[in-house]
Amino acid sequence: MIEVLLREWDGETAVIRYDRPTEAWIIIAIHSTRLGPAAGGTRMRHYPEAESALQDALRLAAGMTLKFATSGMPFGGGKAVIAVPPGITQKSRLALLRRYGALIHQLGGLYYTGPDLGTSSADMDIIAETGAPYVFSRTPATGGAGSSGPYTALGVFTGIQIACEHLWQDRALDGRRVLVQGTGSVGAALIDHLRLAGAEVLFSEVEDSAIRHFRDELGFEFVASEAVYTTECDVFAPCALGGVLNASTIPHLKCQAVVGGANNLLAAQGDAERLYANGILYTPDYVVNVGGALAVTGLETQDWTQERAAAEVVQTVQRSLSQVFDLAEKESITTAAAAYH
Ligand code: PPY
Repeated sequence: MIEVLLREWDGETAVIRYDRPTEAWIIIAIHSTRLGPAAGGTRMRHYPEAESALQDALRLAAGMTLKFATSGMPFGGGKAVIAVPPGITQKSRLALLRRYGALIHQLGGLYYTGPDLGTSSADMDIIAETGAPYVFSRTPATGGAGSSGPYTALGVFTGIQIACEHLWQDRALDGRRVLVQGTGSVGAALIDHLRLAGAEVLFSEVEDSAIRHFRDELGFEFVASEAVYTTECDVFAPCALGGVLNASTIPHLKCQAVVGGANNLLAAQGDAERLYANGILYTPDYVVNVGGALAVTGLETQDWTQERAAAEVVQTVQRSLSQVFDLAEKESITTAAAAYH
């Protein structure tokens, strides 16, 4: 129920439009503008019903507030979801993105967008035709910062190093078994960092062509979907779906730490305690996956060079994750509670 979702949400504003030509729902969730205009990516996919799209947008926007607070950048949290019918044609998709850009423009800077699952930098170029200047992560050809995935992956990689240092007093990843779930723009770049660092990389993926690429061409060990939550590893790095840490998966996990790139990894608040009780070190998602948002806003609003952006991502994740571990230990609270504080 829309009323219940909005009443129980602690955010500011939700903008909802039904796009009649495509029968898509456009939802822009503005969770907080306390630290600056709301910013966050646009997720585009099919949902079984509009209500689950709204729920996704509200939760993701709240995560962005925490992410930007962690980043130190003067932005608040927002997120957009475009719930499209299955099999939308490329032509109507582009027209939809242009109407969506016009809506962002009408909001006049209340919300800045960028890419998320289902949208790319090329899509940001299209949205910016009508939505500029409120669009991050356009392609470099049009003056944007390009994909945020590699910077997110760099931050997650740094998070894995810090987690290993915390657990084993050694941040070297030589021989550590790391299971990466999802080989999209974040997962693929993370796998590359891990390989270069000498880690033993396992991966899970649902798309056949990606499975063939990472298993048959690159030689990584493939873990089937049904075995992801029971496979023994040092670090589990979920870089695909949200909500994968829940009451049914956590009891089966055979990892020492979870360090992931996906947003909203915990299905419910109690899952942080569940991980803690199972002796699994959890690095809060928005602390370690801040890299994309931090780098892209730095590159596009602060004139950072790519080198500066990369250095800021590494330092920010190192500093905030160390603070989180210290506070959690000092106060005997979960890392999730420590990060929130
Ligand atoms: C995220 O980190 O989940 C994002 O939405 C990334 C982002 C945020 C703001 C601008 C561009 C990308």
